[in-house]
Amino acid sequence: MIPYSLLYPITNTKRSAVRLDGLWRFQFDPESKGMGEKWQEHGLPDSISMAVPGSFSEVFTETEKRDYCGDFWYETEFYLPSDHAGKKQYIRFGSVTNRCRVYCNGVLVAEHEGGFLPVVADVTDVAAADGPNRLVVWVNNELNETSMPCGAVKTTRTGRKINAPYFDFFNFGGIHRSVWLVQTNLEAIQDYTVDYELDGEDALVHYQVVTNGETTVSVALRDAKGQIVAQAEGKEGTLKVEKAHLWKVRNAYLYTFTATVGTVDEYSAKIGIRTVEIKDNQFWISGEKVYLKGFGKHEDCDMLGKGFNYAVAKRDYECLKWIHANCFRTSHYPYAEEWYQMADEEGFLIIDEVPAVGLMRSFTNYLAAGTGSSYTGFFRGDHVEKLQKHHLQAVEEMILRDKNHPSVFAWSIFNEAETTSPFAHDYFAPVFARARELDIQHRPLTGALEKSSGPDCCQVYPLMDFVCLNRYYGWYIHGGVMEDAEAEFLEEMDQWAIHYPGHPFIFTEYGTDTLPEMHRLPASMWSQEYQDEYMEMYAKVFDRYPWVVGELAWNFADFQTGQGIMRVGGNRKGVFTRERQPKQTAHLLRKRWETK
Ligand code: GCB
Repeated sequence: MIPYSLLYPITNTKRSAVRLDGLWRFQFDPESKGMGEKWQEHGLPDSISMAVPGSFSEVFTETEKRDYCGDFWYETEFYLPSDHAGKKQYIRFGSVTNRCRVYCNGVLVAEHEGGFLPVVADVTDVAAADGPNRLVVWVNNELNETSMPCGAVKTTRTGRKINAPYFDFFNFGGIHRSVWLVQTNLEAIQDYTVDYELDGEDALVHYQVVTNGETTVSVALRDAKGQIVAQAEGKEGTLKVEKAHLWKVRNAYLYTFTATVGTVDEYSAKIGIRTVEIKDNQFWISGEKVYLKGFGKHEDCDMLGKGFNYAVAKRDYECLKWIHANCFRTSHYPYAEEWYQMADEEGFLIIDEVPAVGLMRSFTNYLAAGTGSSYTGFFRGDHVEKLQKHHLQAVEEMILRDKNHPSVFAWSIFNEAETTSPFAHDYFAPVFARARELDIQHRPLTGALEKSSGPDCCQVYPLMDFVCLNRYYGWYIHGGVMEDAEAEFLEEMDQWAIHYPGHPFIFTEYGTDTLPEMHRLPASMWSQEYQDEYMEMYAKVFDRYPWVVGELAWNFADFQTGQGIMRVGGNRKGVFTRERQPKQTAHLLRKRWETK
């Protein structure tokens, strides 16, 4: 288990959280000399300024800087609050991509592998009362076959290192989410977990609160009007809520759960009482059958890269509501926590995905995945043990961070791994087992399968509670020849019906690259009309199979990728543009999803 708390920072009378976002100092370190020259102690010798949160690649105008691969550093200062004496202080990063070491006044206070989950540093013993305190962060964005996600580093003829991702999104690096200075008393709440049981019209909220002391814990649940509806004492227990308002899809109701530790700590968070079941090949949320409609998304936007921004997230939710979506997958990594808080409020469902993408040796992974043409022996070799260790760590951190969000109804353990490998089952079985063990809500587990992971050869789908398929018939396969695309698609579906009956299936990817300015009659690839024809064909196939219970189109919006002959300014499969304006097919999906 992770030795620290991943609780989202909040402020109340017992604890405080202050954002340290803004312009920080920044310096590339292509020769990795910073550590030897003790930049961590003395600060950055020749820095420029850089926005936090943000991705450095998206702001520079020079190729070398955009594509920079290697070590880079950030630096800022902070002061402790005036009432800091006898308290604990932490610095909490929402994420640092792809790995980091954090130094406070020259002392190493945290080290983290993986770029999409929080990094927490206890600075109590090293931060000075009279400040300023120097905070220096060493970051590295090199991909390898043990990192989550996977990739490689290449060297150009001039000796410049560049990342070669085994995945199809730009490997943005930097401090992508808010950085907080968190202060608590010595005795404090470390974690809480809730689980639900319905009892007629009433609900039982089972809870656990973890603290680092012995002071009695009391908990209270308030309804949306702020009225206390249930109370209990003890670190574990059950709250009975009479005539409970359930959290339902696109009809959310949130209660506030507050844990109090005597006079020393208090932590409040919104929770939603809901159940998740798979029954009769269907999803049931709070007892209601739900068909999933929506997208695979990315954290991606002009200028921001993967930097979190409330206005962008708000716009995305407005677009999701307009198109009558009810669900998205956090392809291909856990997103900033604010995404989940907003989904909780708006009643959206989330399939939360661990950053296990690129587990297949390919520089055009999307092509190999789309055509089913690959086998690279990925799950064999010396890297596998370390890769699995990082995978397990990411699963643990993701579940620890996101388990209490009502919006999270399923966990995705990977995207398009080489599951046809004879070694894939042994690799994945412990990862699925760990996820099952950690989630007391027993949410369903899945993984997204690429084309070659067919029903006759995929080694991993028997581990899944429902199956996610990424399919590109009509794009990578039989592009431009829709009747052949449809015929081959139907053949595959009939095989799934035979091989894995009794399990729900959803489509987590299907789409065509589409240029908003291109119209063609008759329809041809890349045009608005072709995207429409493709969507219509897929809808027809989905509607034939009652065990297909969801459609998450690829992608919500156009997004940045590496360069390539198949990427025109990035991946253009967005139903919305990168600026979040609808393409023609958005209107078609909107019409279908209004009544679906
Ligand atoms: C896939 C990948 C996704 C790509 C997509 C595409 O199979 O999962 O990351 O972006 O295909 O557009 O090719």
